[in-house]
Amino acid sequence: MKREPPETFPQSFLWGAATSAHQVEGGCTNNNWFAFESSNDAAGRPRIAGGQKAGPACRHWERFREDIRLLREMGLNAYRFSVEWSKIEPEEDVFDESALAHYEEVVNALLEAGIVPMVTLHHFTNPLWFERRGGFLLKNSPEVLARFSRKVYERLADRVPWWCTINEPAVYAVNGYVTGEFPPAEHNLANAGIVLGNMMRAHTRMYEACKELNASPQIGLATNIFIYEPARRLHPMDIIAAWLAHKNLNTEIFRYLVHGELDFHFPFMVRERLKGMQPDAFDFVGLNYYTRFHLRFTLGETGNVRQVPHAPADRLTDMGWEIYPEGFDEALRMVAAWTQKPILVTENGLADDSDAKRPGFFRDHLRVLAEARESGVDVRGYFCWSLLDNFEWAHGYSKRFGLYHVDFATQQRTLRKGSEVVRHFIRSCTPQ
Ligand code: IFM
Repeated sequence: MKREPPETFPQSFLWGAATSAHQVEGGCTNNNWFAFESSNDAAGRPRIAGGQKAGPACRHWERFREDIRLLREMGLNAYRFSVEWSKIEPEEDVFDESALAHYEEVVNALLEAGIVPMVTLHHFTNPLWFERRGGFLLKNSPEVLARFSRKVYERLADRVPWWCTINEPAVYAVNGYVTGEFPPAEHNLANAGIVLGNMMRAHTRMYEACKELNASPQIGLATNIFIYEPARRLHPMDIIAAWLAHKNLNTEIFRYLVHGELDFHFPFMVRERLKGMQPDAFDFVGLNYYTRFHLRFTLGETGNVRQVPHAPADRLTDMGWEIYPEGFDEALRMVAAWTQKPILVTENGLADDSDAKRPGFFRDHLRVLAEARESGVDVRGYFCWSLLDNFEWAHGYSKRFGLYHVDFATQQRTLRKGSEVVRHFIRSCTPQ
């Protein structure tokens, strides 16, 4: 007999929403994205859609107390947010006490509201001093990240039980060094391999450095799983492209975490290997799941591989991403096949300004979540991306992922009708 939701989710299950500093805080004027937002590409076009800049964003730096009330209003009991490295360490090895005190205030306010904090240490942005020196191309970048992590962790670990070292290393490496959508906007697959390798090494150093200080909190990496398929089902080059993307951007992250080895390999182009790293340096897997991509190989085109839309318009979000809950199931099982350690879904959501697709999206993904747990997958939490509409990187403010609509002129937050599905689901499956 099918069990009812109340038995499926224990009281301790983390129901949360996620944000990242640069996307919501405002006033991030000392990092690589700030510089990127003011620059143009080789053809003279602004880097961000419509020439937008993150600027004041959602003013979450000042308005975090109000936003914590929104978490409660949504019936959530957890909040994943990131600390802005460039505010905490504005110059190399110089730490800003007031920035650390700010995040301490945020954590205290969350705890007072009965919300469990999860902190991400690195979410796409680098201080300018680090970026100018080469960022994650630097061999000693893991040590630099470990030093920064120690400072934050020292301050907050007694109150923050969940930590993500780095958010989506494969997305950072591909967007920054292959597609050029993120700073430093390179098109250099070899550098993408180096960056990915150094980010994974940084994860390990951050994990070790933090655990030495306090072993109690749970520390993991937030990794993104995209499902990759060939655009033309039987086309050998599309099949190879999809397989290579899956292997290098999904599988290798887990091989590194579990076995301490990485092999970023695109035959005849690039091979970057790591061996003998510390296996098992993680306490949980943070899974970000959004969509599947269909890849098409076209000889002579820049990059040769293109992602092509493969679903009818009513199955596409405003990002052009297919709504594909089956892939969420696949992703959860992929992680469970790699490790018995707990999984936290650290991001899942959609950009949907019309709000028409939001209810169906969440209903279907939450059903997959419940079924995966029922079948034994050890998922301990689920965080919606995002609490608020925010600065969606190269897309600027045009893509609205928020459970809450934000009017950026007035900073008014309004709960979207479509988000009620999440609130209702949580209420109906939480033991009273
Ligand atoms: O907005 C991003 C977030 O910063 C990282 N994960 C994917 C989200 C949607 O693109």
